[in-house]
Amino acid sequence: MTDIEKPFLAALNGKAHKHPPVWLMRQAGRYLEEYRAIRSNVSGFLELCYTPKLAIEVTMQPIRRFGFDAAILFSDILVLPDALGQEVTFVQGEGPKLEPVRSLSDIQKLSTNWIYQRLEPVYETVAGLSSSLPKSTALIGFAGAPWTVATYMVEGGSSRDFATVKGFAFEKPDDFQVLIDLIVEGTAEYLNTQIENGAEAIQIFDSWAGVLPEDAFDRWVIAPTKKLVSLIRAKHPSTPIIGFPRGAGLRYPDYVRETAVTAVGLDTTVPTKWAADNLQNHLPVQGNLDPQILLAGGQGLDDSVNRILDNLSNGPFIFNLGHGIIKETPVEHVERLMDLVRRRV
Ligand code: 1CP
Repeated sequence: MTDIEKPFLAALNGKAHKHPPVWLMRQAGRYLEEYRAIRSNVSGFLELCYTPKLAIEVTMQPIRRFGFDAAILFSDILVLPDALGQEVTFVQGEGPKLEPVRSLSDIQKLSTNWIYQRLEPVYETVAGLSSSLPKSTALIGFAGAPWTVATYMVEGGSSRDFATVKGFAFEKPDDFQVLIDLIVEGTAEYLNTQIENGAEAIQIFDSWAGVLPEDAFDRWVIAPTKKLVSLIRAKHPSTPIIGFPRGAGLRYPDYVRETAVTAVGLDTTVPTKWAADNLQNHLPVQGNLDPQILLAGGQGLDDSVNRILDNLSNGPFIFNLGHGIIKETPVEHVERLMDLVRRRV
């Protein structure tokens, strides 16, 4: 099967299909017992990301179980701050903890010099996957978008209101720009090396794009993503890039036009008919079942999946969730979803 015949890559290339390709954000993870078994045998989450044999195995688990059209490299968006020299740990049950970066002098302690060496195990994982996936399954590499990665670096972890990172960006935009530029540079190197090791498409996760007002969205979401896309295209012009500006709302059209991403991920709130008329007429779209609907199952799941398929299957489309799968999701609901998307029921 040539690359373009892989259904996922064909959709990114603009081809519509009445049975669209499908994968799920966070498809490897805690909702799978086989993932939990491996996770309980490693001391920390980063150890799992940095051990190619294990990272390959957990990437393959959902492919074997459900036959998704794409596998996404098992890693995390926070390996980049780790590779830039920031201390990153994952506390079980509490999420990520980072030694916060809050001033120009904190930023100046970081560097892109260590990226290759630190992220070498991730590249090895990509190369291993590239040679072991089923022939019709595409391999997706990924990174966080500069703004989203910066929120974790400045806040020191997850946040409810993003007060610290917004304070930094609004009070000292020139210093914050130095941090964003460093992340753009490091992420471009990281993604280009993933592509050189076999990633066939790239997704840029901007999970917190939706928290910024207009001017800040232009400066901290659109501009750095545009720069990142251009740095990838300069080296790998034919690798498709999916942008996922979660929560971008009315700014979705500006985001796709300005950043020139190949395809765009729709979050759960984007109305699919609107997306067909305003986005899919320009580029392939991906999404956007609410993970909470997948968790609930039943008739509501059937109805929602069918509505998304009806509204988006006439153009280039990749079925997905509108955000990551929830860890309590029963695997039977994922099986039902696959039957619906593949029209086996
Ligand atoms: O102990 C564990 O098992 C930790 C749970 C876990 C997992 C399975 C984390 C911690 N990260 C991951 C893997 C992961 N993260 C993948 C793997 C590939 C796949 O999709 O199967 C991907 C693509 C991510 C991306 C990621 N990490 C994002 C962007 C997507 C999103 O969900 O918005 C973000 C924001 C993170 C940060 C992160 N990683 C983990 C946690 C608990 C968090 C914080 C989330 C938050 O702030 O709400």
